Amino acid sequence: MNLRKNFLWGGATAANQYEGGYLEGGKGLTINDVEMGAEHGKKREIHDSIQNDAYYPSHEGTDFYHRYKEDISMFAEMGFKSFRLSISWARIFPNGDDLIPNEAGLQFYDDVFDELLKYGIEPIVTLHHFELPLNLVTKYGAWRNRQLVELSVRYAKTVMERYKNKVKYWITFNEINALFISSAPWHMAGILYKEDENRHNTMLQAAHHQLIASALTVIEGKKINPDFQFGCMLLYPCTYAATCNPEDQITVRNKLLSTYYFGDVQVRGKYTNTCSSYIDSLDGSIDFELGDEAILAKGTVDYISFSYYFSGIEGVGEDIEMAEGNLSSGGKNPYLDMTEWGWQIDPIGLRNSLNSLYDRYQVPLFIVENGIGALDEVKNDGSIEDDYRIDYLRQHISAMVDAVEKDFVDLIGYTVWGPIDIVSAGTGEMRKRYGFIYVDKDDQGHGTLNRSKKKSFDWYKKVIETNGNYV
Ligand code: BGP
Repeated sequence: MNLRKNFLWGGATAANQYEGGYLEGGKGLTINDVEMGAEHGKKREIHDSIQNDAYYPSHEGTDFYHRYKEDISMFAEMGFKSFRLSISWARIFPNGDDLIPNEAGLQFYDDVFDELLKYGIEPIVTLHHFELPLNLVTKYGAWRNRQLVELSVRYAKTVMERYKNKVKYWITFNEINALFISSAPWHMAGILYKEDENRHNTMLQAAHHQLIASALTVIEGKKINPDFQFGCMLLYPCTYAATCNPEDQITVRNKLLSTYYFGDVQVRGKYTNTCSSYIDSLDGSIDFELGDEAILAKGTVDYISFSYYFSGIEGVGEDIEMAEGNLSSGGKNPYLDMTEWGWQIDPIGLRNSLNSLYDRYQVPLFIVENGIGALDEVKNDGSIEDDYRIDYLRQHISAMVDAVEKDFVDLIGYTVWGPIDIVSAGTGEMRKRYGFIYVDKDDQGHGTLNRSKKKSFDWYKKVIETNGNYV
């Protein structure tokens, strides 16, 4: 089997890392706008308001807000068939709980979608990408509060109605399972923990609210346009047993529980034994409302989208050294090399992940994030020879093609993370770059924001032209 004829090659971004224009067009403050820690090595911190004039990554991003036409024309030049972006909730409802949407915000995304469609590029829209209007954090306690279900569905209905003839592919929550994996859960649920609370239960309840919101979004969306295609989005933590000790295989299973938890509810429409096992391991509980089970059963997704960057190992031995990673990481694997940020490079892990997800769920898959964060050197003549990026992507794309051609996995598309340089989600850095397009901006926020092509630009163009044969 070959890749689909209309395979959705492209790139993926998120509003808070890319758009900038954080106070323009009537947008309200988001949780990301009050996060600090842009300088290399510093942990990101969150506050409930802007503290001082320190540099905030989301304020300017890499200025998609003003330069979307130029950027989209470069994506079109590479031959993109799709482009994944997120809508910033606070552009549409500045406080999250407003009764009337902000027309300027709606118009901005209308303009972006029109520009994409002009070039035949399919928009893939994430409704929630680690971002919340700040008011929902300070006034409601974010996703711990059931009221966010209703508010988020109002937001989703508003944009789905508005863009029903422009957008077909929707993703409800980016890396929804990161809520259980990350040591910084505020990214996903906007929660500032209180000292005396049962954090596990808060987290499980917040996840339940997101799962109900996702299901209701699917139900409402299908009423608006039955052709809409909805995806869940999982961070896939590809994991190997450290040794052939059977106990190690159990640690692998345990590691994946928190991922399959979400996949099971969103694809199978119910909390399964996997979920019960995870809840039990935390000695936790969830409050259900009457009707929740029916909502989850009805609002299942059409496809699974996922991110894949690296793999890790797990085992019971005490000598496992940890590798780095975004929100999830695992033990070091002696067979693998690492990126400059210590993420293990494992192309075959992508083939393994595709097989694991397809075997378990049997619904179409969509790789919506993959790529390498690297330090790029601009030569005197302005050129950037990013052969390491080409190597990484070549190997991953080739493993992906194997999964389709040899293993018969049904795959919708592949969008490289950060096709243009954007701010890193994990560290707030600019110098950690994923793009085919370089943006002149440094970690202190200086630079012209001018765009230029890296060597990988023409390479990816050829990959798309040949539907993956040029790898
Ligand atoms: C994922 C997020 C993205 C993205 C990516 C790379 O977890 O969905 O938003 O940024 O990781 O991570 P980083 O930017 O930290 O290199």
